[in-house]
Amino acid sequence: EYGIEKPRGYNVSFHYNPHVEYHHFGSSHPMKPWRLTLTKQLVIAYGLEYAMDLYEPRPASKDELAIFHDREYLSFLEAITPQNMKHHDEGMKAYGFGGESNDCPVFEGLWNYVSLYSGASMHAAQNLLNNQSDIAINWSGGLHHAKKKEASGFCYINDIVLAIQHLLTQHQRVLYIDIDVHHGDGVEQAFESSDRVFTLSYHKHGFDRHYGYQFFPGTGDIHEMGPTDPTNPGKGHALNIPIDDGIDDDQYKWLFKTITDAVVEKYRPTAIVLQSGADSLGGDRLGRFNLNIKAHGFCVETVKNYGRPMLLIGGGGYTPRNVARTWCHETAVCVGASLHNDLPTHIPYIQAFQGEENGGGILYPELHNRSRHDNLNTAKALQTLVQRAMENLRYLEG
Ligand code: TV1
Ligand code: CA
Ligand code: ZN
Repeated sequence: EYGIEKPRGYNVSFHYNPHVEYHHFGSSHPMKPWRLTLTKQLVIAYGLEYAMDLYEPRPASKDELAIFHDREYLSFLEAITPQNMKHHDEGMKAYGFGGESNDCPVFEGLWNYVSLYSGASMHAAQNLLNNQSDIAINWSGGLHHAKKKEASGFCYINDIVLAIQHLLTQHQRVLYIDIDVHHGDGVEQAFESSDRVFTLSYHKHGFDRHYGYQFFPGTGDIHEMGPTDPTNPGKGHALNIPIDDGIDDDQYKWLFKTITDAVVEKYRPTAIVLQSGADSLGGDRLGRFNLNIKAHGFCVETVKNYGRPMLLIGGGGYTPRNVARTWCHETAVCVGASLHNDLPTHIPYIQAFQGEENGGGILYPELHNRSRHDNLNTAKALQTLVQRAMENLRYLEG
């Protein structure tokens, strides 16, 4: 009874296998699969489950993952455990595990975890192909850094690439949009030689004052537009929007709408995949932007309104209570519901949302108050950025 007001006639499906929640990257690691538990609890508490078709997809098989990934890499991923990893130093290094940063740790149940989130993205894509859904959601996916045979930046299997490959069996042109604060390098690279996928990523780029080096992964400059060889069909089919610290709601909304509208108009995609990483929110543990939940959700709403089959997936997001708030809000945007700002009181883990420091028990707290990043984006710099983006899009003509 909480807030379903005006169904707009979109068929929405929710693809989620709760077993992903029980996996842990390690206590100090910022990636917390537990944020998915919180998300699901909010979605249920607001009654949104009744406005969608719910699926509990099976884990993807090794053969399914091999459609993109290298078989030897997969065998390694399947076999490696915290117990045997000390005997696999070479494989660990070669495939991007462990290392100094320990971005991609080996943990208990790793293979199960990657199969679960990948299975959910592939099942969601299948639902769009069957015309069973107009919008298919998988908040456990969106692991955009994984390469064909390398784990990178918390990502082991690239579920997005697998889902897009599946969509390409029936769609001529797929648009990939990425609003995670990090550059969607793995997806861009996987389709760099194809004109049937256009990749568009918005991200923080450049020297980082907090880290003392380039913000991860360091790629995604405005000049990076895919291959430069004029005979390569993928030329000009990537667009990167590098953004500086502290961008605010109005700036981001304007940037997103102006550029994405132009891409959709010129590329005319028949399906759209939106990676909705929540680390672009204000107050994110790893992020640098000052976005509020409704500005982030504006991107989902904008893409929904293009009226193409849409796959909506998660990604980063390192302040779990705000990840849950955002993805619950965006689920509501998809089904056309507006939600009451007071959180339902019967939520398990309600204390995660209560108290001044946790957002005061409401759905839409101001996120940019504490730990606010100074806004280094001037109006002039953003105008130049949009102008360059439009110039880059000229490659799509003729
Ligand atoms: C273990 C324990 C790992 C604590 C990693 C933050 C940790 C980070 C940790 C961390 C951390 C990164 C780099 C450094 C490259 C490395 C899901 C030069 C407090 C999609 C991935 C970010 C983002 C990787 C993933 C990044 C996604 N930042 N604490 N690691 N080396 N890695 O900078 O796009 O959101 O931070
Ligand atoms: Ca991005
Ligand atoms: Zn990220």
